[in-house]
Amino acid sequence: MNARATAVPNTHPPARMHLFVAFLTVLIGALCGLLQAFVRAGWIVLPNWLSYYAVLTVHGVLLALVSTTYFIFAYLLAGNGATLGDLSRGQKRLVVAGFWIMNVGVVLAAAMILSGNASVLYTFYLPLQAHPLFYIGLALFVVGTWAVSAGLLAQYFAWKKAHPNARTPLFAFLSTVTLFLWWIASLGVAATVLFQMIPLSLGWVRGVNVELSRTLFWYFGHPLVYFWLLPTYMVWYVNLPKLIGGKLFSDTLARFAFLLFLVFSFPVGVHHQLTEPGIQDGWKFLHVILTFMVAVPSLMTAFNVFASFELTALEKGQRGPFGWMRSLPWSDVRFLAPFIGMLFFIPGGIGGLINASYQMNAMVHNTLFVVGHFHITVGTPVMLTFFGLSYWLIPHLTGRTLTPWAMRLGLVQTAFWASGMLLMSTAQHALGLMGAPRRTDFTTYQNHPAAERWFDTPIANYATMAIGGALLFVGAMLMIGLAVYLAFFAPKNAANPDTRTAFPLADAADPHPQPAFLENWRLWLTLTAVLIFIAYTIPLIDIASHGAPLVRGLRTW
Ligand code: HEM
Ligand SMILES: [Cu+2]
Repeated sequence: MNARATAVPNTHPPARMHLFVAFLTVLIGALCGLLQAFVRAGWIVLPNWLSYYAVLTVHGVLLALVSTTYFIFAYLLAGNGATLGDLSRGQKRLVVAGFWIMNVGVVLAAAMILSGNASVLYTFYLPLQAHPLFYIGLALFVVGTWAVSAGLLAQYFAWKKAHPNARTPLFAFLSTVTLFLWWIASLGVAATVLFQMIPLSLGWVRGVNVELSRTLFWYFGHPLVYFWLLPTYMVWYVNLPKLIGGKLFSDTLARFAFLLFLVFSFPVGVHHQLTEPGIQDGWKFLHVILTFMVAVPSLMTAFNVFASFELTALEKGQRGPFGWMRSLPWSDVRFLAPFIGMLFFIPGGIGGLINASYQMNAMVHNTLFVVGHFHITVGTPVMLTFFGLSYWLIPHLTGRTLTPWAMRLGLVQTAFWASGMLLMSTAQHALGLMGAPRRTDFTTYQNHPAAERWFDTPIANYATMAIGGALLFVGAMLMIGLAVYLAFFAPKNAANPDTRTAFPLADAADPHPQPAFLENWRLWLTLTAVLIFIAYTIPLIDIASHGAPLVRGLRTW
C-alpha cells in the first residue's frame, strides 16, 4: 500500500448506506414539494386518489425528519471513523441494526401516509389520528436512531478509556454533544408516541390529553432543529477551514458553543406554543427569554467561522476589510454551497427571532411566513451544507474522484437551489405577512379580495413561489444525479487507487489545551437536566392535572 494511503475505517459501509437512503428520501420529498407549490398556485390539480395533505405529510416527514437524520448519521459515522478509527464488532452491530430498524420504520410510516391512512402532517398533532402502523413506524425509527447513536457514543467512550490523557479530537467531541442532544430530545417524542398515540390508535384508551402531547412534541421539536444545525456547524468548524486552506480560529470556542447549544436547546419548546391556551403566560415568557439565550452560541459560531475566513486571508497575505473575500475559493462547490447556506442563515435567524417574539408571533403564526422561515433555515443552510458536503464525502466513502465537470455542474446545482429558494422563500414570507395560511390546499376563499391578492401581487404571489419551487426541484434532481455519479460512475483515482479523498480535518489556531471542564459530561448533562426540570415540571403538572377533557381521535380526511 502507498504510504500516503488513508486506511479505510469500518464506519465507511454504514455511512454509505445512510447516505444512500438520505438521497432517496430527498428525491421523493422534493417531488412532493414541487407538487405542493404547483397546486397552491392553481397550476395543477392532484388526482382524486392523492390528497394534498398526504403529499404534504410525505414532504415534511421525509425531508425534515428522515433525510436529515440519515445525512447526519452518514456524516457522524464517517467523521468518527476518520478521528477515532474503527467501530468494535459490537458497536458496528448496533449501528447496522439501528440502520435497518430505522428503514423498517420509515417504510411503514411512508406506506401509511401514501395509502391515505396518515395525513397528519409531519407534526402528527393529536387529536388527528393516523393508522397505528404509522406510529409504530415512527417509534421504530426513533429506536433505530437510538441504536446508531449508542454505537457511536460507545465508540467515543471506549476511545476515551483507551486514551486517558489525550484530548478528544474536535470532530468526535462535537459529534458526542450532538448525539447526547438527540437522545435527550427524542425521549419527549417517544413518550407521546408510545403512551398516547399508539394506545389511542389501537383503541386501548378512549381519549388523550392533547396539550400534554403537544408539549411533549415541542420539548422534542425545538432541540430537533439543533440536531440538524449542530452537524451543519460541524462542517463549518471542522471541514470548511481545511477546504479553504486555513485553520479554525478557535477550537475551544467551538466546543463551548456546542455545550451551550446542548444546555439551551431544551427549556425553550413552549415558544412553539405561544398561541395555545393551557400554558400560563409566565412559562411562555420564561421559554421566550431562554430562546433568546440561544442567540449567544449562534453568534459565537458566526464569529468563529468568519474569524477563520479572516485568519486564512491574513495567512495568504490578503489585507483590508474585504481581503477575506479575495482569498476564498469561490469556484469550489465544496466551499460555495455551505457558504451560500450561511448567507441564507442571516435572514433565517432574524425570522426566528420574529417567530419567537410573543407579539410578532401572533402576526405570523400558521401563515406561509413560517414555511418561508424553515426553508431558509433547515431547507438551505442545513441542506446546502449537506449537499456541499456530499461533493467530498461521497468520493471519500467510495474512493472515486470529484471530476472537474462534476464540480462545475455542482456549481450550477447550487445556483438552482439558491435562486429557487430565494424566490420561493421570499414569496412565502411576503404571502404570510399578507395573511396567506400555511398547510392548505388550493383555495380562493370564495374569491375573497384578500385571497385574490395572493395571485396578482408581484413577488408576494403563489406563482413566484411555484417558479422558485420548480428551480429548487431542478437543483434537487441535479444533486441526486451528481450523487449517483460520484457514488457509482466517477473515475477511481487511477494514478493511485489506494489514495482516497481525505476527510478534511482542519487544525485549530489555538493549540493550547482547553479547560478540562469542557469535557466534564456529568456537569453539562446535569446542567441540561436542571434547566429542563425548571422549565417543564410545573407546566407539565398543570397540563396533566388541569387539562381539558380527554379528546377522542379524529380523522379529518
Ligand atoms: C424541492 C424543494 C422544495 C420545495 C419545492 C418545497 C415546497 C414547499 C411548500 C410549497 C410548502 C408549503 C405547503 C403548505 O403549507 O401548504 C412546504 C412545506 C414544508 N417544507 Fe418544503 N420544499 C422544498 C424543500 C424542503 C426541504 C429541503 C425541507 C427540509 C429539509 C422542507 C421542509 C418542509 C416542511 C417541514 C414543510 C411543512 C410541512 C407542514 O406544514 O406540515 N422542504 N414545502
Ligand atoms: Cu423552536
